[in-house]
Amino acid sequence: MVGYSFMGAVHSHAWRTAPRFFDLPFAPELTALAGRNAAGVQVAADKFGWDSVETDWRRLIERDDIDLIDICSPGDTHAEIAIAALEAGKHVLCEKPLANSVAEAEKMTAVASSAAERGVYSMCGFTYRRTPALALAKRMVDDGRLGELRHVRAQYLQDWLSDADAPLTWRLDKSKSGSGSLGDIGAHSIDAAQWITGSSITGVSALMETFVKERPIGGDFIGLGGHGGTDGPRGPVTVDDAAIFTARFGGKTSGAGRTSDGGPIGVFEATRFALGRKNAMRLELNGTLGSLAFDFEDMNSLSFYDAAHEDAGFRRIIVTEPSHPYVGNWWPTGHGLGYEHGFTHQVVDLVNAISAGEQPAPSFSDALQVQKVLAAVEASAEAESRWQKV
Ligand code: SOE
Repeated sequence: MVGYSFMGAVHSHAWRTAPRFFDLPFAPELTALAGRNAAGVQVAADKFGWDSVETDWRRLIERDDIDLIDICSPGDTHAEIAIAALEAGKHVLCEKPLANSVAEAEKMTAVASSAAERGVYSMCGFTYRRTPALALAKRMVDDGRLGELRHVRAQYLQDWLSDADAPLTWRLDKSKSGSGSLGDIGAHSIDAAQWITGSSITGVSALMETFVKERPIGGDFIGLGGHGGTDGPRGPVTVDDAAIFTARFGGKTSGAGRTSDGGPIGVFEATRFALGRKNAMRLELNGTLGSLAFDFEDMNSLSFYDAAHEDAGFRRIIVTEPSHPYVGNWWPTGHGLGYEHGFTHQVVDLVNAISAGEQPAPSFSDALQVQKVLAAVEASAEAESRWQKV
């Protein structure tokens, strides 16, 4: 694995936990953790249970006791590491967004496609697909329970940047992260919406805003944010604080419950300034037969409105039944799951796909489509919200 902070920690937990709760064809071994800071990477390796450390990710590529590389470092590193790993015959799990530009994502996708022909696979970490309630939503849409889809309403709301003195971190530096709220959290909404509807976004009109243009360099880091000094030096925020856009989806692609001619229309919002909303990754779908609504802050439930039973109103499905996706391997009914479980399910699906010799999903090609939407949103916002084809 490359990287050991937030994503490195949750991925480590997943690699360790997956074989204990699911029957896997291979037993993952946490062979080596890479990070540039020798002391920091050693502390992380001891804490998360990695057997060895490297201070240069290239060593992971050279080592023949490593079969898969999990990339949990910032976006500016993804393309180089993923391409080198795939060319060296190592499978890759890469955090999202896939890259910092469409050009990089295209190169990664081309290398990934030829590697897959040699049985070397790659996957992008759009983990929310593995949240049981969203996986159930996908199943219900595929089963035609919503009929033809009309509306997609997607929000990803956090508030950890609301404090204007929260310190500058790599997530606020475009050269490292590619974009701000748009790529860090909006990308999840885009992937989830395209996956559940089975339909790609074909065009967008967008607005982006950076509310706080400069932030303290250094300070007390807490979680993703924290508090910097008020009088010390400040540096520029080079990414968006918020992004909103409207979107059109393409028509029928596959599966039941699809739209026939024109696809649904969508409204998206991604922000880290929605005070009080901590990790509200929300998705609402309206179709001709019913509606579904999900909010990650209530992640063990899914609201379903079945128009055939109008006076029943929205029904809250508690997604803790053994018949619900992934749930049967965990706790008795009613004893819900948390944020980390999606990452564990991601490992399970990845290892099973590799063992079966099948392309895992989401592929780099799926992630490239998300990258194209991100680029179109930025282009539209720069052009005073002019409609931008994807
Ligand atoms: C990782 O998948 C990620 O997008 C983080 O980068 C965000 O900061 C987090 O809030 C949601 O998950």
